[in-house]
Amino acid sequence: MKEPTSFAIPGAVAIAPGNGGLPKVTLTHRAGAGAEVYLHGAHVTSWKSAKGEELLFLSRESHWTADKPIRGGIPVCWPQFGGQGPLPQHGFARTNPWTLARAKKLDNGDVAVALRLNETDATLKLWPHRFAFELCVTLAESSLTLATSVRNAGEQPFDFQIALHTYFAVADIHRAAVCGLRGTAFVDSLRNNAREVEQRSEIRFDQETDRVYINAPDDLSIRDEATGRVFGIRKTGMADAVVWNPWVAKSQRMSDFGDDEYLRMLCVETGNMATHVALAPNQQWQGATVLSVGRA
Ligand code: TA6
Repeated sequence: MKEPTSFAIPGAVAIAPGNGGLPKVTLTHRAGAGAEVYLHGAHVTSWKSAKGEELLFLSRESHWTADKPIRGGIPVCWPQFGGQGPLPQHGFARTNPWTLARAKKLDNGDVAVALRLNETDATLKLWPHRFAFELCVTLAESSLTLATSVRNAGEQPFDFQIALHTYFAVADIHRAAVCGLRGTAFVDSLRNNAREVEQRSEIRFDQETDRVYINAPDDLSIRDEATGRVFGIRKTGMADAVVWNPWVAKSQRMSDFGDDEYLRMLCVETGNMATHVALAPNQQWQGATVLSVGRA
């Protein structure tokens, strides 16, 4: 296996120990944008605009150990979403070490790295399937693309759920809104999975919110009115979306999350969380999400 540092590209890709000594890949775009990805969980922990504004939330209380997920950024939830099965919460992809497979500076200045996860003795004990999971992160001047592909490398079919569990940074949750979900059926995780249809064109927040939107539109947005920033979220090949804010009580129950941090974060997640993706042997699935940032 190639040493991670052998993928370095001067001025574009650097690899060095990050928090907790965990290996971190830093991407730098010539226009000034930046991103950071830990090999632990293939976890994006930072995405900065060309002006240097941090666009993702990262908890000041996050763990930085190989056996726990990082709190914030973009956790990769796979092959299970939440507690919808026998695996650890949100599966095992986010608590395993991934390997760096490729790093590239494209002709247009964009910077891309690909990380890979395959089965290990530990994952086989949890989930008896061989697989090849690749996450490609591409940093452009005003967008960040996460492209995922999963191949069934075994002889038996399997199915999985997947979520890119993105924690967006907002200046004030009371002045943030999620747009694009009106008319979409959702399951409310806080009301015994009651199923309803979203009536609001703008979803605002004054309490814990935890909803899985089924077959959601591919184009969603977040308005961060306190800063005038607008996040675009465009998914392809991914059916569902989740909107989550823990609010007060749940924030206090989370040991790796500050009691007041719910005020400055908002999760809009993309993937297949209400449905499962079934793969026959050697079949491959692909899905991607493009995050973009602009001004209202
Ligand atoms: O995506 C929403 C959710 O499933 C919530 O129910 C909450 O549990 C959140 O994920 C965070 O989960 P975690 O295991 O990272 O604490």
